[in-house]
Amino acid sequence: MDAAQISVTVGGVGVIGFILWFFFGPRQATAARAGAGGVQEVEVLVRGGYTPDRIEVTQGRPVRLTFLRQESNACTEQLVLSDFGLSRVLPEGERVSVEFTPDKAGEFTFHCGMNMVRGTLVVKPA
Ligand SMILES: [Cu+2]
Repeated sequence: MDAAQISVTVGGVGVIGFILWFFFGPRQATAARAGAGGVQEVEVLVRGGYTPDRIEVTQGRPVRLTFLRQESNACTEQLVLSDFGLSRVLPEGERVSVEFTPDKAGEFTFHCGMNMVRGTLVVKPA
């Protein structure tokens, strides 16, 4: 192989590595920040998905998730967190808060009304 072929090969391996990391690498969770009264607060942007889409909270302490939907696509109009019996309508451009206290640890999915757009709530044991 000459230098050009080597650089193309090395570059290709790098791109493949990046793609594998991007899709299959460890997902970074966003930890809730401590708000007033010990409430664990997280703001979630709803636009083409949930940002962040992996939220970490602690079991047994109140959580407030505030969703701001910045898209008109009807898909994400409904928010469902069925493991905690929660469901909300998210009007475009309005902040909608969901408050609950996670009484169980584990990973729970929140999603749109059609279960197409998803996020994960990670509840860590206290
Ligand atoms: Cu949907």
